[in-house]
Parts: sequence; structure tokens; C-alpha cells
Amino acid sequence: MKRLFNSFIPVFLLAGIFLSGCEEQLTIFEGPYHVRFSGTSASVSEDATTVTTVQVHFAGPSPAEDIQVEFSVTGGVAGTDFEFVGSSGTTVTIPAGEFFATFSVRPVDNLVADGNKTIVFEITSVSGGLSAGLGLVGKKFTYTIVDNDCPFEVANFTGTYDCDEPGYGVYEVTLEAGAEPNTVLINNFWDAGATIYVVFDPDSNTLEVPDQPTGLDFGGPLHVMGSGTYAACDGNFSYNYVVYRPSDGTVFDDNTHTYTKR
Ligand SMILES: [Ca+2]
Repeated sequence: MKRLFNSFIPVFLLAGIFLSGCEEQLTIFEGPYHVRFSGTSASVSEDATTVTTVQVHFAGPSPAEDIQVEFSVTGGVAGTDFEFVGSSGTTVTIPAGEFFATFSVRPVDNLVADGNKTIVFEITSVSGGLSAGLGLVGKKFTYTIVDNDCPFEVANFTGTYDCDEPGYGVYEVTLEAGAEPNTVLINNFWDAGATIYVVFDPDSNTLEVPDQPTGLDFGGPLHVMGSGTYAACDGNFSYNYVVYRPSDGTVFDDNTHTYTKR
């Protein structure tokens, strides 16, 4: 019985602490009344379709009139780096009798390794003479867009590849860096042992097959020309091309080559 009695004591103590905690939480907020962001930050990948809803709230008694909240945007451009969803911009309204307003944003994807973007929404003014945030608390919301692209490097486009030529098949080719910047030499072009070169544009995800002789001859020298796109992170690329005879313009092939790294 004594052991049982002893075990009750901590329970009563814990209950007392818990109840006193509840009483503290019921303390009524007495001001200063202000409008603030409910959260502080969010982070999304640039290629995500995630819509982030950002909330502001009024810390005070139920408002008798609408509260207009204006905010600024720094570190990114709407329509370029991110976009507003369901609203056009930088004012939200907390309706009379309510406490919350929201706006929503999502990232705009690109194919350039342009680094992470740190976009800051800051409350700049609130109607009714209310303050923006409580001091510095709640005044800013940071929206980070994490870049999912890789910088272009020639070295990532060398080695052994499978070349897929629709209507013909898949065959092995070997790529090596060319003498000119951002240039790669492709051997066994067209599965015909020819060597051609392609030029990558490091500032976009595009590449060009400049008009050039292939070294192949079919009633006259054959040329190739084309253009395509690449994925800098995995080193794969593809292009549309034509093989033609400049002497009379005859096109021998109008097709696509897709290169996948082995
Ligand atoms: Ca990017």
C-alpha cells in the first residue's frame, strides 16, 4: 500500500504542472495589435509543381473593417522566377470579422544552372494604422527555390554512348572533347564511321550541329546540319539533323539522334 501511495505523488505533481500550463496559454493577447506572416519560410525545388500558400494573420480582436496588407518582393521576379497562383500580386485583404489572408506561389522552372533563389516577401504597410509584424517578428517570409540544373561541362559529354536512330537502330558511338570551346567530336556518325562535331551552348540547354562535311560521299560529298537540346546533369542529348548533298540539295536522311550515356 505504501508503494502504491508513493506512485500517486508524481502523477498529482504532473497534473498540477499541466493545468498551470493551460492557464498560461489562455492569457489574452493585449497588443500591440499587428499583422504578421504566420510562418517564416518555405523551400521548393525549381522543377516542383508545389503550390506554397503563404498566410498572414491579424494578431488582435476581431477586426471591424477589412485590413489591407501590402508586401514587397525582393530576390526574384514574379513571372520569371516564380508566379502567383490565383492572385496577381502584392496586396492581400483580411476581411472584416476574420483573422487570416493568404496568397499562393509556385516556382517557374528553367533549364539553366542559375543557382538557388532566395525570394523575400516583406510586409510594407497595413491599413488602419496597424504595424507590420511585431518588431522584426513576422515581417518577412523567405521563399527559397532550389535550382535543379547543372552547369554545362564538356567533360560530362564524353565517353561511350548509345545512339538511337529511329527506323534504323541503336549503335555505339564515342565522344571526345573538341579543340574549340564547348565542342564535342562524335565518331561513327550515322553508323558510317564518320566524325562530326557539335557545339553546345552553355547558357541554354541547346546545341548545334553546324553545317559541315561528313567525309562520306554518295555521288558527291555529303553534309550534315542540325540542332538539339541537352541535359547537363546526366550528359545526354539529342538533335534533329539532315544529311544532304550540297551539289544538288538531295536530302538522304531527315531524322533524330538521341544519345544516352553508357
Ligand atoms: Ca535553373
